[in-house]
Amino acid sequence: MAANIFSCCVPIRQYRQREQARRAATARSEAIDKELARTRTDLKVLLLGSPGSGKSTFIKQLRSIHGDEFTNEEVERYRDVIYSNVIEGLKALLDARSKLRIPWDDAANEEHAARVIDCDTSQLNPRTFATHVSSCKALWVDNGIQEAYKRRDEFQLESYVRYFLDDLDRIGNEDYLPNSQDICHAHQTTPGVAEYVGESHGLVRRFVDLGAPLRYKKVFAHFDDARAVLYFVSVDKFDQDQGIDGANHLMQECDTLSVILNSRHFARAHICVIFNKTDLLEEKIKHVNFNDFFPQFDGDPSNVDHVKKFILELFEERCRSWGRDPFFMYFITAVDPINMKFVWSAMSDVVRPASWLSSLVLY
Ligand SMILES: Nc1nc2c(ncn2[C@@H]2O[C@H](COP(=O)(O)OP(=O)(O)OP(=O)(O)O)[C@@H](O)[C@H]2O)c(=O)[nH]1
Ligand SMILES: [Mg+2]
Repeated sequence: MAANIFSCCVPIRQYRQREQARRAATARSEAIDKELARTRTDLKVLLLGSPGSGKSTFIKQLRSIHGDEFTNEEVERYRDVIYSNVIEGLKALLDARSKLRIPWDDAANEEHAARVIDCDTSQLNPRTFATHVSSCKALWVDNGIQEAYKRRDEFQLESYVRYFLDDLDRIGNEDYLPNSQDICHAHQTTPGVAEYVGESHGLVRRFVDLGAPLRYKKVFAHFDDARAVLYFVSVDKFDQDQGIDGANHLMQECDTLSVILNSRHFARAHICVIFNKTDLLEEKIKHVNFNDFFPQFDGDPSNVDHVKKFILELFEERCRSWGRDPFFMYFITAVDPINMKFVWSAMSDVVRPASWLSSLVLY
C-alpha cells in the first residue's frame, strides 16, 4: 500500500518540479526577449513639437495600442500629477477671475480660493488632496469661476481643466486611481528626452520624444539615423501670438518645420506633420472667428473641414517654397483612443523600415 502511494506521489512531485522549472525558464526567456527588445532598434522615430503639443499623449496611446499597460507605480504617479493639474487649473481660473474683474457668485468662496492658492502642488497625495476637494468643488460651481472658464480664450488655460473638474466626485475619492483616459488627459512637462520602445509584429520601434525642437536643435546630429520625424502642431492655438515679434502660433510652427525640413540630419527621414487637438479646434471655431487671424481665408470659419483644408494648404504652400514636402500631414485627436487606433494603422506604413514600404500589409 505504502509502495503504491509512494509510486503515485513521485511522478506528481516530479511533474510539479518540472512544471516549475519550465515556468521559470519561460519567464527567464521572456525577460531576455524584453531586454533584447529594449536594447534593439529596428527603426527610430523622433517626436518633435512645441511644449504641450501632445507628444507624450501620443506615446501613452501607443502603449495602449501595443498592450503595454501602465505599472502600479506609474498609475500612482499619474494620480498625483492629476491632483496637481486640478489645483493648477483652478489657480489659473482664480487668477483670471480676479484679473477680468468677474464678481463672485458666493463671496464666501474667497476663503476656498485662498486655500487653493496656498496649496503646494508638489506635495499632493490622496491624503493631502482630500483636504482640498470640498474647496475645489465649491469653486468650480461658482458662477464667477464658470464665467472665467467661458472666457478662457483670453488667458492661458490647459485643455484638461474641464475634463478633471467636471469629475471631482470620482477624482476626489480617496481610493481614486486614474484610468487610461485620465492618464491621457494629465499633463506633466517631459523633462528632457523621453523614450518608448514598442514591439509589434517582430519590429522594434524606438520613439524618442525630444521636447521643444529649437531648444534641442544642437542635438539633431545625434538622431540622423531616425527613420521618421513626427512634428506635432497644436491646431487649436491658431488664435495665439507667440515670441517677441508676436507672430501667429501657426505661422511660427511653419517656421520651425522649415528648420526640420532643411536639417541635413533629417535628409533621409520621412518628415510627418501631426496636426493635433482637432477636437479643441472644432470647439474653438464655434466662438472664435478664424477669419480674424487669417484674413485671406475665404471659407466658412465655423466649418472645421474648411478650416482644416486651409491650414493644410498653408503648410503645403510654405513647404513647397522650401523645396521639400513633408511625407504626410495628418489631423488627429491624441486623447481619443479610437481616433488614435485608426491613425496608427494608417501611419504604420511610414514607420516601417524602408524595405517594408512596398508591402501592402497594414497593422
Ligand atoms: N483635448 C485634447 N487634449 C489634448 C490632445 N492632445 C494632447 N492633449 C492634452 O494636452 C496636454 C499636453 O499634452 P502632452 O502630450 O503632455 O504634450 P507634450 O507635447 O508632451 O508636452 P511637453 O512634454 O510639455 O513638451 C495634456 O493635458 C493632454 O491631455 C488632444 O488631441 N485633445
Ligand atoms: Mg511631454
